[in-house]
Amino acid sequence: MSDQVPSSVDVAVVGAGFAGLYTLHLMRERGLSCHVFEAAGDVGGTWYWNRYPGARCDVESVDYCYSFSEDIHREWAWSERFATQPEILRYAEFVADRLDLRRDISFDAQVTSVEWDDDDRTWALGTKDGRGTRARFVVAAVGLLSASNTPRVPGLDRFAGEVLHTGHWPHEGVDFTGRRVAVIGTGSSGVQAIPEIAADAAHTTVFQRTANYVIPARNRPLTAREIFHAQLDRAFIREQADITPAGYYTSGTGRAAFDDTPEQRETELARRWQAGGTEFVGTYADVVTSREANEVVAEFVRERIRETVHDPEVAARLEPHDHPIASKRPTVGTDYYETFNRENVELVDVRREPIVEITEHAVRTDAGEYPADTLVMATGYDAMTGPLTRMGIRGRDGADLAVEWADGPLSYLGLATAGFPNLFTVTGPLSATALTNVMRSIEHHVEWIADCLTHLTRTGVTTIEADAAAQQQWDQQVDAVGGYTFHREVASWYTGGNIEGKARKLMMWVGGLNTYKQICSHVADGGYVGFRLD
Ligand code: N01
Repeated sequence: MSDQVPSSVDVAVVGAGFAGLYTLHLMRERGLSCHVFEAAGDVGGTWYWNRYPGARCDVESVDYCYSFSEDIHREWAWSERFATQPEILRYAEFVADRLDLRRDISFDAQVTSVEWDDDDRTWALGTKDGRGTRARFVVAAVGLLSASNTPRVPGLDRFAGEVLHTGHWPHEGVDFTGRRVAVIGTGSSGVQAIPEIAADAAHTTVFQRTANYVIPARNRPLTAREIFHAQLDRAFIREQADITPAGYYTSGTGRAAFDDTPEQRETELARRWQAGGTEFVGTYADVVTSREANEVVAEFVRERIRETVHDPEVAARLEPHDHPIASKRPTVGTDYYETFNRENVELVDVRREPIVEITEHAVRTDAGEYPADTLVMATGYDAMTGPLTRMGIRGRDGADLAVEWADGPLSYLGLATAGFPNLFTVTGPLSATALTNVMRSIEHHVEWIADCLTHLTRTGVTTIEADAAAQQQWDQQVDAVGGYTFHREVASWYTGGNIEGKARKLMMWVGGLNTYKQICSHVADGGYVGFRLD
């Protein structure tokens, strides 16, 4: 690790998760000086912080890894179909060691100011503890789900027990034995944590606001043959990032749901349910565009819930009816619905009985009081924009990014924002990110940015800035394509609807990573169309 921060660099990077690590590596390869600032004590980004019980990736491990290096690809072997958080963190550490990255990373360095100086065309970065540098370019590699959201529930500060957020889990772990635990939130984090907590705790009360469609993970160890094939597969993986909407191979039928007979649909869905994983929701190509098709898949899941959960009233509360399946990020779990058959687990529907306050020893709804020793907030993130607007970014004429984005993020290609020259975002809002294998999105963004900086350096250009008109056009394009799917209409972290008071806007390109990559290539090949180069 680096305690020495250079006074100036070509490129300053914020974040040492998978995006930041690859940015540092590629900048070095391109001959640019680079320094990374990371708020955590080590590399790994989201996988450094999310140590809650049951934390795993919902993309298969053989896909959820870098594809840029033949050596790294061959030297690493995943052990399970869906890797655990500790294994993914070990992988990030392995990459950092393998590429000798830590010497250019400052840890425990939370960036709190990023200010553009128009006179010498550089950014000044400062950290909470007074470190900083000047940089020609800044790459914000802060992740899309790193700014945690703890809802302001009255009385929360009065609670006598531990309050934990899944996104900031204690490194030493938590022993739930004998405790009464209240879990608020049933998104991906809650769905993974609840069965594990319930297995240890004396009593678990789950506070659910929106019932989710939970697909079984069917996790298992990988066979030696699978590991061997995965290690040979790098070219295939790279190719899939160019030709598939999700950026990786998925086994959808490619058919519309009503191309099949009811019997065929039942067989197909049952087979994929049995196979497990998010690919289940992609069984039919029209699942997020046709209400009828969606309802077929959604009802299949509801049937599985009724089949699994013994108490019909509890099953009814767990059945999602208020949003189409896959309009939010699909959740993948292990024994999630089964957990509600345990004697020591209780489900509270906070739409029917809203949480009124937290008292010293309980969560109180308008219908009763639920005693708790520990409170687990699985309440998600101020996604996409939060990590950027909390960083003190000020562009030309002191423009504050948080103010500029108050009505929703503005970005050209999700890579750069007008008024903020020489600042790039990896997996930024309005890019093709959330519906993809984020590792492929990261690799694409970082490679695009590296090519761009190489071009600028070679041609003597000192500033690049998104043009406001091009940015507006992109915004309209993102919105128009979003209109073909259900994602735009649902309150989720995709739209900002999960955060009280946050502007509602679909914050991602849903037209596929493959088309997005083509658009970005076209922009670059045309001499950075839609950017002002000076
Ligand atoms: O967050 P979420 P998450 N009162 O926003 C509820 C990735 N991820 O951390 O749905 C009561 O999905 C909220 O209710 P509602 C993945 O991309 C991946 O679980 O807004 N409840 C919801 O139930 C994922 O999508 C993995 O009505 C409140 C929950 O809290 C993303 O991260 C694992 C509330 C938040 O769910 C975020 O997942 C974990 C309130 N005031 C995360 N406020 C894997 O790879 C919020 N909620 C498997």
